[in-house]
Parts: sequence; C-alpha cells; structure tokens
Amino acid sequence: MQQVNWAKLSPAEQQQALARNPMVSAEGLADVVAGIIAKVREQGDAALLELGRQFDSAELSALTPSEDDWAAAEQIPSALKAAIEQAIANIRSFHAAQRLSPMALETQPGVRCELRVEAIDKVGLYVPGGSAPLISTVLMLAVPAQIAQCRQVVLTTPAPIDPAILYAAKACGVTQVIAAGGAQAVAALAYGTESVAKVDKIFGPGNRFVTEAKRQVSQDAAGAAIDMPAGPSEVLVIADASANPAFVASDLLSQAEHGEDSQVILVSDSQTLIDSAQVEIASQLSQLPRKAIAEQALAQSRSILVDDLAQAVQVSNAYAPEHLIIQTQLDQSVLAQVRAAGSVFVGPYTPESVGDYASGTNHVLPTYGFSKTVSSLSLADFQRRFTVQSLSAQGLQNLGECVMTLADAEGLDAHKNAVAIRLASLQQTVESQ
Ligand code: HSO
Ligand code: ZN
Repeated sequence: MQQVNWAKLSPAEQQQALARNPMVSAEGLADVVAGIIAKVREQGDAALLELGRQFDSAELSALTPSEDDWAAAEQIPSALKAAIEQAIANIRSFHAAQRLSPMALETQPGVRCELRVEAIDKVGLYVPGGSAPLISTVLMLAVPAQIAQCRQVVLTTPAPIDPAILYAAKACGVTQVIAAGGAQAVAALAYGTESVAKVDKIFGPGNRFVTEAKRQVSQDAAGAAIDMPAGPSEVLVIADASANPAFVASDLLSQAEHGEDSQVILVSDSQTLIDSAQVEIASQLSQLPRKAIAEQALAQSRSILVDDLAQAVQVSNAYAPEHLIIQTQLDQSVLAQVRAAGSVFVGPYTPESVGDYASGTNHVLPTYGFSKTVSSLSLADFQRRFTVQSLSAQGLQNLGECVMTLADAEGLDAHKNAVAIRLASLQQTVESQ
C-alpha cells in the first residue's frame, strides 16, 4: 500500500490519491461484445452452447440444469443450507420493509392523484462464475425480485453451476436457471432464445464482457434495461487510534481478495494505526489462499494520513466508496457527515463481510464514485412507479382556469380546448336543468 499525507498534497495530488484505475476496456472490447450479441440474436441456443464451450470450457448438451443437478443441490451440507436460509430471512426482512404503502391524495378539492407500484414483469439475474461461486449474489438479486413479485425471474450463470447456487436459486423462487455466462448470457436475457425467456431488466455484477454487454443492450430499445453501471469492487476504511489494527487489516484484505483490480483505501488520523495495520496486513496476507490476487490489489491501494476525523470524512465523500467502514471513537458523528457511499459498516463488530452475505442489506452497490448519484440495489429497482389522476366535474371546474392559462402561455390551443370543451359541456348541463 502506498502511503500519503493528505495535508501535504497539492489539490492535483489529492485528486490523484483518490483516482481509480481508468475503466479502459481492452482494445476492441465493444466490437467483440457486439459480435457476440449479434451471434446470439441470430443463432439463439446454438450460439450459447458454442460460446460456452469456447469461453467457459463447458461441454453442455443442454442449457438448463438436469434432474441430477437439482438432486445434487439438495445434497449440499446442512450447515450451508442453514446459513443460506438465515441470510435469506434477513435479506427478506430488510427488503420487504422497503415496500411503499399506496399513496393517494386530493391536491385540491375534486383532484385526486395516486402513486401506484407494480413489479417489473420479467427480470434477468446475472451471477458471475469463475473462482468463487457467488451464492450470496443469488440471494441479493433473487430475494428482492421475489418480494416485488416479478412474474418471471431468469438466472444465468456460467457452467458448471455450483450445487449451492441451484439450492439458493430454488429457495428464492427463481423461475428459470440457465447455464450461460459472459456477454452471450446478457444477450440471451435481453433478446431471448429458444430456451431463455427475454426479460425487461438485467441485474447483477460481472466481468468487463458482461458489463459492456449490459451497456450495449441497455442502449437498444429492443434490448433490456440494466440495474446500474459497474466497476471493480472497492472499500474505504476510516479508522482512528482506537481501532483494532487486526480488524482493519482483515477488512481491507476481504475486499482485496475479490480481484486484482479491487481498490482498498485506509484513511486515518493516526500514523501508529496505519503502521500497525500494515504489519497486520502482511501477516494475515501470508495465510490467504488468494494471496496473489490480494497482493496485486494492495499494490494499487493506499493509506492516507489525515489531520482529523472531519478531514477523513471529507476524503471519503470525495472518493464516494462502494463500501465505507467506520472504526473510530466517534462513529456516529462520523456517520452523520457521510454524504456518499454505497453501504456503510459502523463499529468494530461490523466487518464488510456481514453485508456481503447476511445482515440483510444488499451487496449490489454503486462503484467507481457512482455512489454520489446512484443508490444501492433495493426493492424499488424491481418495481416501476406510475401515477393516476382522476377529477370530478367540480375538480375540473376548480382546476380548469389554471390549466387553460398555462396552455395559453405555451401557445398550445388543443390543450386549452380539451379543458374548455368540458367546462362548456358542464355549463350547458347546468343551464338545461
Ligand atoms: N463484496 C462484494 C460482494 C461479495 N462478497 C460476494 C463476497 N461475496 C460486492 O461488493
Ligand atoms: Zn465481498
């Protein structure tokens, strides 16, 4: 980890200290992905099978799990089943509590306005494969979809599918599981194939092929909407002299082990804490099976010495981390100053891992500074809101003049007329009585 002293940096150097790796995509990525999408649109399932063979070395004869696969899912260890169930219960409680109660009111006499909420009909959930089977990502995506009552929930994940992924999918009401990954899976969700139902919106993290494919299909009206822009995972820890350096190091490492491009930042007003955290990182790192990955991530990460905790929060707000961990003597006052973070973990007994798996909050979060404007995944992302209005005759008489004046000012006579014609008809009814 590189070390910097915030107060000694020029504004340009401060910006540099908070810079993320540029999201440069490999040369030609957009073209490669466009080619994959076109192939899936033309050849459907055959393209998924062929590309699966090519990229995931998956020798598949079918895209859907077999009876045997589902049977194997039931055989996972009972402790793992219980952990999945406990995580589901917490995620379910937290997301069910996000349901909006129906809202209706009279803005003025006879003018009734409503806000209604409906589920997005068909959703696609992308769960990455690779070195870690992200069981927790199944829960984070499928539980809110289930609570929102989406009618069709299609989950795609690269083959071979871990039995625990299937167990989790079943436990959260996923309606279809497809063994496909990468850009081809996103294309299948966006446009449909013989086996894959076309969906309205695609959720979930993925590598740069998946991210680029999501970007491309979201720009096509015939494609699908997407959840949020995605970049590499990141954490920022604010710790003072009271923090336990072993705890701090374990949090930094838990994020660093995700990928070589993960970014971890330690911000502290105590040089002693920074030094002791470094020592702890070195000793904990040596025990990790994913040491090589974490080491690479740490090489691009930094610790920042600040004057005080107020400055620490300023640094954090400027960076707008995906995850923010606060381990200080003044946790609540630090929290009160937080302006931008995907999810915040407060106090010595709240490692990021709890939110990654099971506290109940969602782990699909805005990265790359997007937490300044984008929210963490929530029930609302699986729903759409629409408004309803209905006016009584009296209501139109009360509001008509206002609308006609505004229509007049905009020079839109047909708008004005749509009111005037009704007011005249009401007038006639009154006169004929
Ligand atoms: N930290 C990851 C989520 C995750 N961690 C899944 C473990 N499994 C997302 O930011
Ligand atoms: Zn994680």
